[in-house]
Amino acid sequence: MSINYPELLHIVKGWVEEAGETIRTSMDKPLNIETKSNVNDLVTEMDYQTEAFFKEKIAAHYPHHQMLGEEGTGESLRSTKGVLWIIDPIDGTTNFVHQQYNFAISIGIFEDGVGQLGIVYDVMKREWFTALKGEGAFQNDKQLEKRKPVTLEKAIVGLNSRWLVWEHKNGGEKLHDLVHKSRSARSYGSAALELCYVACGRLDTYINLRLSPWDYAGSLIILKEVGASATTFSNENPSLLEKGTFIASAPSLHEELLSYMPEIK
Ligand code: 2AM
Ligand code: CA
Ligand code: CA
Ligand code: CA
Repeated sequence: MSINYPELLHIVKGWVEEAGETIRTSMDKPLNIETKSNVNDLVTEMDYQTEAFFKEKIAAHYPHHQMLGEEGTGESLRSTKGVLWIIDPIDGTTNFVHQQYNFAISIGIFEDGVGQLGIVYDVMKREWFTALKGEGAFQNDKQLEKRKPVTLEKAIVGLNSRWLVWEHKNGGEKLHDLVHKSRSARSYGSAALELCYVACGRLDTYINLRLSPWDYAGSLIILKEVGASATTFSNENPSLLEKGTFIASAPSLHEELLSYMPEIK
């Protein structure tokens, strides 16, 4: 049975709004914060709780759908066959913990590996980025225009400063060179939002040396609908199951930007 994606978008937006409201009302309460891969890699009970909320909703309403989430759901998934929801319950956990803003809920829905529906919701700003395959992308109620050409000299680069000071195997200085040649660089701390900023023109590129599918799954569909480029540093389609390098940009810049990407250790 084929899926009515416009209807699904409406339903999922309702769930995201409910999860967002729960997060907003939790902000004043004390938070249990743990670390994951290193001392700066944070996770809170709200990350787990929000992921569990979506997992339960999907199991109850769409029992045949698969889900991959940052906090453990679908860990053993090896195939993108069927309908796959890729969810980051809170993208920008460091911002959530330290700043209480600039974090998002991100959801991408794929059918046999093809992006169908994308939602990125800035919880505190209550700003929506949404897209349905072939139907364009929206920022709240406004349809986004196709990405216009821009030159590097006038481009704003989205890049986490961590990557500028990283010890690269080869070509780390190329990232410095890129930042020098651009108009300016920005770092907001939520990859999902920064990718939507490339879609809506606040940024002209967003570069990350190590992103996971849940970081970009929702934004990928939004980027595609505005004609923005989104690839690995080797100009391949980003994986839906494995982490890797990631660069999104206005299409006029993409090839030039790829020549500035360092080799990864
Ligand atoms: P997260 O908040 O969901 O973990 C921070 O610059 C951006 O990088 C966020 O979107 C963050 O997602 C993502 N990120 C990916 N891997 C990370 C890691 N190991 N530690 C911290 N942030 C990471
Ligand atoms: Ca995380
Ligand atoms: Ca993330
Ligand atoms: Ca997360």
